[in-house]
Amino acid sequence: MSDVLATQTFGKGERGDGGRFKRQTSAFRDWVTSDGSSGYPAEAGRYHLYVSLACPWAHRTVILRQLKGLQEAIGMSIVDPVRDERGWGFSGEPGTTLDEVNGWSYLSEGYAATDPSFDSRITVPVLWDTVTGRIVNNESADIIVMLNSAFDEFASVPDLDLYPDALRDEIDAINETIYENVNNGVYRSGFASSQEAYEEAVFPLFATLDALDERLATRRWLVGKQQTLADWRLFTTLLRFDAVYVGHFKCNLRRIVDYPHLSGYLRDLYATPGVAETVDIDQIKRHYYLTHGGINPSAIVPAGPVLDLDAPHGRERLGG
Ligand SMILES: N[C@@H](CCC(=O)N[C@@H](CS)C(=O)NCC(=O)O)C(=O)O
Repeated sequence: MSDVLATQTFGKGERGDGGRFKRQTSAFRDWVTSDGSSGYPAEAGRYHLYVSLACPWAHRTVILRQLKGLQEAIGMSIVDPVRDERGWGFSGEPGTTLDEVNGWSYLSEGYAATDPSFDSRITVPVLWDTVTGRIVNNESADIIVMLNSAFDEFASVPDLDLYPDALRDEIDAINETIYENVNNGVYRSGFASSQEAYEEAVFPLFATLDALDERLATRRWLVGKQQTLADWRLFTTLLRFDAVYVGHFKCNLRRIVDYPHLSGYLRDLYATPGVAETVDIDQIKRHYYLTHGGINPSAIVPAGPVLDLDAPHGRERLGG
């Protein structure tokens, strides 16, 4: 296990001042469009997703592919949940896949093919273009917007719109707070290397969860009367919270099960057809507890908690 324990947690420039974690910005930000005006036209069978089922950012893209019915049009390779010092790799262990598109052993091969001078952290998700042989985009927030509408011609659920024009401003605004305090807030807590940096992250995290619980007392979804990208962006963090972030990242003022509304909301999203198939709690736990040697040097994966994501949520009464 020593190679696992040595795995880095930070990339170049991610150690901010005062023990703060500063997430690197994503390097590849091109766009696939339905009309091809961006140089990357939507086509069936052309683009491929590289994901980890453990990663909350990649999980967003897996969910969008599933909900839009894009499994036929966009292939997907699943990396091993535990990284070694060479980064994300493919061994085909149960619940993962080999990379049948490019035959890579490591995802770093795709980064090197796209930009030989790339020397930051190799991250998932990656949207790969088989025609130009390069990464189109490695930012989950962009990829889910593309999957929501650019591939509708090839989607089996083309009418599902999780980012409707009329709600965009409100979705963008709530995403900003949730990204900063919740999605990235758990990482800023967990990767903090000073008491001050940890407290700067953990208190706003719980203040935001408290506010979201209140918001969700009277409304079924975060924005409007329908599910939106904002819900799915929050979902992947809530799903990992009690199993991983409470212990591993020290986000332990409260658990999600302690929140009356957030807990039901999590189960409501989980019950959406197709979503449970994208969830692998075992890979999630193994990824975090075995990859971040700096914060879990014993590499022991805890047995609990016992989660009951299938319990009734009773939120239909809120409408929407
Ligand atoms: N901004 C990126 C972040 C992706 C990201 O940080 N992914 C993590 C996994 S959860 C990763 O690949 N980490 C690789 C590493 O730390 O070496 C996105 O949202 O797409």
